[in-house]
Amino acid sequence: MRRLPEGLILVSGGAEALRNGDVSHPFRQDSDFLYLAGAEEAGFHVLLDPKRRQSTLFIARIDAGHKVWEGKVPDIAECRRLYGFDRVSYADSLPRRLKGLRRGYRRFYANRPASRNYSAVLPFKKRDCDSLLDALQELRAVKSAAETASIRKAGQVSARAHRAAMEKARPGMREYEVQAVFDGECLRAGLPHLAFPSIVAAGANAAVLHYRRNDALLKSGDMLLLDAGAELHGYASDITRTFPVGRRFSALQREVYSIVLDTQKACIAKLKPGLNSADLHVFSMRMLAEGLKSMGLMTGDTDGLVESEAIRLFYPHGIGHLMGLDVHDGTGGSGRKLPNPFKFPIRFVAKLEPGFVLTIEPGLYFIEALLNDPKKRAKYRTSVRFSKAERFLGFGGVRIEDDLLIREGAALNLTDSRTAPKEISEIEELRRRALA
Ligand SMILES: [Mn+2]
Repeated sequence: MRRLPEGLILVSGGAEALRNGDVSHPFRQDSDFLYLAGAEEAGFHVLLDPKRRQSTLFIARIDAGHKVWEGKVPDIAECRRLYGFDRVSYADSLPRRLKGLRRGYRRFYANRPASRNYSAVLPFKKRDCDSLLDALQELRAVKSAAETASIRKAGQVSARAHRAAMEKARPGMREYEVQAVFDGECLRAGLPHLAFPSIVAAGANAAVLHYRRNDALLKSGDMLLLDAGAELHGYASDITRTFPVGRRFSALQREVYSIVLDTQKACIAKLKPGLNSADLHVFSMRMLAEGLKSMGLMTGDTDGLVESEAIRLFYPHGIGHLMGLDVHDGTGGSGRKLPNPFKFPIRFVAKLEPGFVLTIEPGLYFIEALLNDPKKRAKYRTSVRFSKAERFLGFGGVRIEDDLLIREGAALNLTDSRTAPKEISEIEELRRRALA
């Protein structure tokens, strides 16, 4: 209300979406609505009236027939107690309420579903979705202590689920069996929603960045990449671990893994308020390029390998992303927008602030679509030893990802590495005991 004092503000929550026939998709609340209201039910709205400094939550009116099928849903008295709004009313009274308030205002701020559903009731000349969404992005970037606590709890459950997956994975299993372990652990902890579909990628599949088939065989000698995270009250966690399907990493796997792990730890050590995420990304590109040079897979001056983007053949994504109610949160609204200081494209350019939560997730992959692309082979023939890199097709890739809270001084790692180990010796010890 302070940020947008000139207008009436209406934010609609999500509505149930049909899957087929009369069966709905599992409902997950809209993130902006969840940020403002905390209510996870469908068919709710929030109305903010800055002139009268009044907030109202509108809840779905449920008829008796509905209760037969759905059971108890929170009523007005209960919602008043749960969500802390000045007023709670039924959603069917919203059009009348809007008409009554319209005279005091020249502007109407609405999120897209609210604008779609209530514009006819509100014949405002100035209807504004973008300013509202921008204000919400601005607010959501810096996390409160309560928000950080939710992210942390989601992270603790995810770390335990990663450990369980690391203990239960066996050669001869299918990827979905490991997914069942991870997803099941989260559900067993009372967290029914995951922040995103779990990526369980064995062997060569780890080179598919958003792999989701999850049906291949786990083979001894391969590694398994697990990128997965639970969600608590909408707050995400996002953790990746890569570990051997057998007891030990091979010598080559160990070499690639160490480069990624050293890069990840060095990036985490650099985190502090004021750091530009673009600089951190370039730092990670440099470290990974030097690692590949030491393996004889790349040649030439490190700056050149970064500026020409040759390193993107092996590291085709960013160092991380902000995280909150969305696993890939926005970057804090237009007020925080910074120009990219580099000549090549970087998606995540932001000055880190205390209260930001972000992932740090460098990776190295051997992706056939990139390494066998004739144009790329011509362009990078002096920087990449393609004949050697080809021998790694089928190797897959390594990614290591933790969630970090920026604060004054060193960042706080929200991923418990004792629960979900990432050091080679700790992973091998865990695998040795698991397979004994
Ligand atoms: Mn991530």
